[in-house]
Amino acid sequence: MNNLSLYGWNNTLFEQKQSSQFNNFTHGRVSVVHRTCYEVISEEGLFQCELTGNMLYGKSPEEYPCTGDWVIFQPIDQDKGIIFDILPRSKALYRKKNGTVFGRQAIAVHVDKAFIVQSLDDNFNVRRLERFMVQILDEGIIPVLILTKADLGFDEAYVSDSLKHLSEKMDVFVTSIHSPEKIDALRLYINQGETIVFTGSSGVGKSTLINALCKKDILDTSYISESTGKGRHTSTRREMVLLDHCGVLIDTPGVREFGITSGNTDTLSSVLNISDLEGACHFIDCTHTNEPGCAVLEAVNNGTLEESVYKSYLKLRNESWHFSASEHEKRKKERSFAKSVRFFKDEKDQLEKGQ
Ligand SMILES: Nc1nc2c(ncn2[C@@H]2O[C@H](COP(=O)(O)OP(=O)(O)OP(=O)(O)O)[C@@H](O)[C@H]2O)c(=O)[nH]1
Ligand SMILES: [Mg+2]
Ligand SMILES: [Zn+2]
Repeated sequence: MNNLSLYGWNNTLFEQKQSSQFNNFTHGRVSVVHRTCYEVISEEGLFQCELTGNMLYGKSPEEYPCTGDWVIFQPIDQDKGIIFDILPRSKALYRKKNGTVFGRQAIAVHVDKAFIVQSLDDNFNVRRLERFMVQILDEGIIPVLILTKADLGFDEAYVSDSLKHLSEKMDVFVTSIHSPEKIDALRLYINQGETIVFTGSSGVGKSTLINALCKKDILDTSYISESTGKGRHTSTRREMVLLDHCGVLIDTPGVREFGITSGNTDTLSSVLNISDLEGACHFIDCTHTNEPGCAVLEAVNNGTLEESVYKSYLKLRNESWHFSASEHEKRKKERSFAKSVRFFKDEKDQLEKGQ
């Protein structure tokens, strides 16, 4: 019998289940998503579940369960079941949907910490890190930077200098699978019942690190010669594993970045240390690009704000504005479509009354 509190089950989720019309069924957490089948961990063990017709056709694919979701299902066999409901999502990690400007798709949900994994050979990139941080903090998830492959050698001064504007906002771990004490320190950092998603480019060592933390070869990892160091997308699915007496780890396939999926730029300003400066600008709606009395531009000029950080801010802000403009456009289209449907319905009702 599984103890679901180790998987993050808590009172809030229990109360949410109580308010579902299907509250007398079993609940569990989605550990892996296959095409139409969901692996669900419940108190009674692992179940292979499918969605009810209502869920399949009544929801859009973005609303289908994803790794980390808590679902309500009815067992139909010893290890098979049908999912009737999904408990409300919180702390979801999103990525932009392929081929759209505004669509977004959850990668993992009910996440407490996100381990942003970058390898110290050639993957370390502070601009990419800032981007991940904004997206993660926007959802109320705690970002943690994990720098892997320290054994291959790296320029410590360069790394710590590049991180100086971010290090107060995030814990940083430098690891190597060849240094068990570093893996042990990271394991101690993970609390019981906590959910951690591992994210970063392919080949940086996410699955290797999860295996090392679990002290078992649970996940496939790639064979890469140390001379080339290039990854080839070894992991192809998001998969949840339980760390003994500890938290829940979610491995994800390599991704370079997610694309900004929030129209709110407050988190961005705070991550890049712009928030305090913004308050001191002469104009309340200052765009910090060419206005007189702009405290942000002044900080760039006198060197208190690094130009590279300022440029990164402008770039990410543009993306954020673009995302919210596209979302706005989409909503407008949906509203006008709903309005015309109502109009035709009213017309039809009038005609029928008149007959
Ligand atoms: N030298 C060294 N190699 C490592 C370390 N961690 C991982 N590797 C190697 O890096 C390669 C890629 O590791 P994976 O764990 O498969 O990488 P991944 O991030 O899961 O990649 P995807 O699944 O494609 O996203 C493997 O050959 C690992 O052995 C480390 O700390 N030091
Ligand atoms: Mg992997
Ligand atoms: Zn300004």
